[in-house]
Amino acid sequence: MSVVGFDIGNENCVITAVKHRGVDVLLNDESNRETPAIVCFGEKQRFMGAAGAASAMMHPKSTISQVKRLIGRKFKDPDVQKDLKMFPFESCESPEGGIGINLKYLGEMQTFTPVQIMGMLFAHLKDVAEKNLEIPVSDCVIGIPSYFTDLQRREYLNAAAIAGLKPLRLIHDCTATALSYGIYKTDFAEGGTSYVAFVDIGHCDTQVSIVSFEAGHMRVLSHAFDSNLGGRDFDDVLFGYFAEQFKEQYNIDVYSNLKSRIRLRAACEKLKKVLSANADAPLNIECLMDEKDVRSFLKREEFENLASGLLERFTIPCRKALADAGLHVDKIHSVEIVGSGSRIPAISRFLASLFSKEPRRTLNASECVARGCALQCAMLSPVFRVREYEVQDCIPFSIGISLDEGPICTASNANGVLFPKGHPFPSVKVLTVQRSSLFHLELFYANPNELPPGVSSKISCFTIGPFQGSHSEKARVKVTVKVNLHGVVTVESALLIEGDVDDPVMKHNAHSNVDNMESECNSIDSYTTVENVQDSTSMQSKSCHSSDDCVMRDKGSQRFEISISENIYGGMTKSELAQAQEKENHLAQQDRYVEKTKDKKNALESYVYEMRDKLFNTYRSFASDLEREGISRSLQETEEWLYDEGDDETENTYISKLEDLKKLVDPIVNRYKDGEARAQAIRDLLQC
Ligand code: ATP
Ligand code: K
Ligand code: MG
Repeated sequence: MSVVGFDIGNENCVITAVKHRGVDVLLNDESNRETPAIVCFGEKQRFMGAAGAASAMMHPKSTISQVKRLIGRKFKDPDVQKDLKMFPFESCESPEGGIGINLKYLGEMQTFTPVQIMGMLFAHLKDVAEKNLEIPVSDCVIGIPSYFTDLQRREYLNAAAIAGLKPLRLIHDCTATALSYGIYKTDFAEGGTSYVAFVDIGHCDTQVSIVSFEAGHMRVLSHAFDSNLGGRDFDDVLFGYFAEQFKEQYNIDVYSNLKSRIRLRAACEKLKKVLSANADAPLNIECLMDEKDVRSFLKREEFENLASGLLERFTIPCRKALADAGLHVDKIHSVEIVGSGSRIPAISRFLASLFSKEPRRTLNASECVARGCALQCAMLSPVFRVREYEVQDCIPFSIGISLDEGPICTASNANGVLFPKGHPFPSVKVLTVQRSSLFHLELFYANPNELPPGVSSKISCFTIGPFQGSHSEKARVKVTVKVNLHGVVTVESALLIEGDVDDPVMKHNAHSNVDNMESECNSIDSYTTVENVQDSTSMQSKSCHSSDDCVMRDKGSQRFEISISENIYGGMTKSELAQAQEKENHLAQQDRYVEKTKDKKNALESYVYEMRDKLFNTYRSFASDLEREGISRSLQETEEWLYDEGDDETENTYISKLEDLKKLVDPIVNRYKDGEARAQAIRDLLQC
């Protein structure tokens, strides 16, 4: 069984696997440790990862990168619009308000969703892993930004399902990083609790988490982020600067030409990287536009001035992470910076002044997320034994719940918050509701200020019922709401309780599933009862640490499972998912077919070259002049055909062409083999 981790970046993906008691980074087809997050649609087949990056310039309008940015987002979201303007492919609004990616493939315009494209990328990474490990890969752990909403998490799970992957967990990037840091670190053991700030600066975003470490245990205290601040924004500053300069100096407007734009952006990213190690760097692009070569130059200092506004912005998520963790900066034992976007020296300097301490780079900046994912996979996998190590993560956004009448509020839970931000998860809460017939529960983000800008606070709606209580009075319905290991929230079950009850709190704690829930999740903390929902809503909770505290005998009450139907706002239905899986199978089949055809064509081509050579050397004395001439002619004809009308033929055509040639050549090959065998026999005889 596979034990694999995936870090899916906006720019780079890293694949890891647990092997021989350690974590290995798996190499892609080009023997690189990082794989570009690119899906490119060529004429007849898709190119993904490294091959996608190589074909990107040939097919700019059908090359999709940074698709992670678009997962689970709305087309009209201003942030999304900004991204879409920058991307070379065309897009549209889907009927449900989501994003459609339009591109020409196999001779027709086709529309794909970000989930489908992400599914393709997952499938490619799975392929790479399978080639490496030589076993089927399915169980895995995948890193996600902590600021992913419920919908984005579900979309990731759908994309994984399209690719045939089974994520045991979607894990927050910084949590994975903290795990790969904490599990090997033993010097925490003596000193009690240590608080570490992890700052991950990627291509498009920045994430900051504060984590407390104790022997055998890590606990994430807070997640903060800027979903629009990463290496890309530094490229953008350079892009704007040079676009302006070239307008003046060369009278070219790169904004008006797609390929020039792409080339300048790539050159800016390269310049940025060179400036991380050098005090100045040139920027030269041949034939950028209107056949003009451009030449320029930038000092690191100038770059830092241009980017000073971006640097300032790192303050906000860092301060927020500290505040949410309830820690003063003095309490931070160390600051660990990761993500390749952090390689700009000015960023380290800025963070040093912000935290009043030099940031450290203990971990491999580009691999730590993926390594943490593989470790987590090993910990969750039944086939592996890993050192006992407890990972406790926390909920990034407060989740609220409401009934038909409105939020379920109590004195301690204004806004109807069921799972507050910072609450450990996985977590289960049980509500007891008095209803006489079908009702709805709505889950939502209770505090829109916590969310990335433009993101909807609606999550999902659950219809509970229909049901019929046997008594005329309202029946009690016990509803279990769960935030699972992926950070996805669902109404797990609804039970209709019939019979006498004296103490509703104790009674509902008698839930027969309590034992199961205990074993199912790491943190099961409180059971909540909502009574008299219609008149006054009250919410009581009782802490519960061991199942003994909770399980009570219940006398004379009966329970029935009530059906639940869920509506995930903006999510895929089961049949849409099945369709997407089928579509992916077709596309993958097409890719395989094209690859196989290429192989057959190559086989024919090399046969022509090989036989031409052998005919006049190895086989020379085994063929008559007439035979040689005839075969030679056929080989010549085949070669010409290959470069002409045979350039783009079916697999079977290449196969039958090869067979035709073999029919001519085989008799000569056989004569040669016979001759060889005879010669060998004579040699053997002579040796005796
Ligand atoms: P995300 O986390 O946003 O999904 P990602 O994980 O793909 O993206 P990383 O691979 O961590 O992102 O970082 C990519 C960014 O790092 C790019 O913007 C790239 O230009 C930048 N980068 C890489 N090397 C350097 C360098 N030497 N100096 C400055 N920036 C660099
Ligand atoms: K990455
Ligand atoms: Mg990243």
